Amino acid sequence: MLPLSFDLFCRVIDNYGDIGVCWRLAKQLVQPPFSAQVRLWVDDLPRFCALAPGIDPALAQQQHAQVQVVRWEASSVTNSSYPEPHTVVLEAFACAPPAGFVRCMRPDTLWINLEYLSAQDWVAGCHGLPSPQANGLKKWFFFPGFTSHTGGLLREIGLHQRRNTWQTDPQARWRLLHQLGLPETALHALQHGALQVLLFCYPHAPTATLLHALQARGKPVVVLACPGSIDTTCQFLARKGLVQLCPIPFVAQETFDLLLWGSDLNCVRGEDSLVRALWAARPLLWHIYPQADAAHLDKLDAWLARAPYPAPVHALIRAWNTPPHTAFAQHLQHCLTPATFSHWRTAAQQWDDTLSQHQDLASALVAFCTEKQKTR
Ligand code: TRH
Repeated sequence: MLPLSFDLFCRVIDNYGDIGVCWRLAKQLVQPPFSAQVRLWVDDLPRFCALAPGIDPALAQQQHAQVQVVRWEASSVTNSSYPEPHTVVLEAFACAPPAGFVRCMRPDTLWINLEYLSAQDWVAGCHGLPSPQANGLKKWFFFPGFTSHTGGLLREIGLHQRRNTWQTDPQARWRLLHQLGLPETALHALQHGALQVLLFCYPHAPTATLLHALQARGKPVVVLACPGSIDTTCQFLARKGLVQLCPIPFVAQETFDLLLWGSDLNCVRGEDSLVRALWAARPLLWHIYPQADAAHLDKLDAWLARAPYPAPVHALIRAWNTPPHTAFAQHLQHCLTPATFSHWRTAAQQWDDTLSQHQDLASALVAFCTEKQKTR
């Protein structure tokens, strides 16, 4: 049996989720216990570079964090010059590897489509199913998910231990906040117990309502706003009062994870930051990626059905995602009362604990590929 090695194809549709997931997976596969060779094909290196600043967007090929990174351009490689495919070809989110590359695949090449994350029940039924292709190969569906009947969630080996160490080191958080260049007033407020809120959401989120509701809470709050999450109205709203709004730059992915570990409330979006906020084991507000015909609301409900959060938090997250967001402010007031917030925090810790009992995605993927290799 050939050792597992991977060609991982990533097409950046929009935003950062596609490359965010692929980069985490690639980095994990090259590390022990897998120690696999990984060639990551990415069609948008400038976007990649935002979350992995060591990437040089000008290079057609480069080695970074032990991963071979190839700029995927329709014109960059002619059919005849495609490298020999690795034993596993992973296409992220049905991004379709180039036809010339597919022609180079051997009958024993394992071809896998890594799907988007969803908590919906049908996922378990589709995970691991084959789809026969025109060239005689089978493409296998690999679905991430929240149960042991799916491919699981990305979680690096030792992640929880690193997080616990970081969260219990009193200096770690302050070093990070200093590095971010937060104003002295914000640092001072945080040192005196202000609530730290990380805000990473789509522009249509009711952020002005969020700021009003935080203001009405009557206690200091520092909001770390990721690029694109706030508009000028918000900046105006937060100019006076107990809420300090601090726009922060786009940071490297490892730093982003630390921000989640260090915040009291994480407002996250898409899929990758949702998973990372779950691993922060802190209260989170999920702004789901919007889809046509409001299909995302079914996804949201399926996820909420698994979430052990108190009932007011379910109502809050639904209101955050459902225009006209009328009840959002009221739900937030309720969820931030000491009793409910403490219940929310305990539930977040419990869910982190339960989810981390499942096999992680990279391990599940390697086990799946090993099994398929044996049975062919
Ligand atoms: O950027 P996103 O909105 O990505 C989305 C979703 O994944 C969506 O499902 C998908 O269909 C669409 O893209 C195409 O949100 P997400 O998934 O959380 O990805 C953000 C990534 O960016 C994540 O890996 C964290 C990273 N990040 C940083 O590294 N630094 C930062 O400063 C910030 C704000 C994010």
